[in-house]
Amino acid sequence: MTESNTEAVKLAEDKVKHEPPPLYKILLLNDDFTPMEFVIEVLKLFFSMNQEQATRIMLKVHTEGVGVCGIYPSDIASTKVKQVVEFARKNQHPLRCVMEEN
Ligand code: TYC
Repeated sequence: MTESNTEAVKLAEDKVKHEPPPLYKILLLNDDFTPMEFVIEVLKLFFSMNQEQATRIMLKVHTEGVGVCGIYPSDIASTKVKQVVEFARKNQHPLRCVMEEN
């Protein structure tokens, strides 16, 4: 291995060791059909919110069109998005849930 190569490897290792992982916001989007109670259940089940927190976020999404329900590293965020969308579809609701880099 060359001198500059070992230096590059060291820098890459330092980055892995010291930098926090990139974080992603999970967003819920409003629609006209998903029942409010169902959205509140989603927030309680998948984002560990209590009734009061879940109601506040649901109403924010309902009135403003979009709201953040959590911030997580990539693999956790994508798993949660999948679980929420699957749960909504199984219950025949069009609820949309997406992730975006923070
Ligand atoms: N707008 C929906 C209704 O009036 C409620 C709703 C809130 C739907 C949040 C989706 O992400 C959502 N039933």
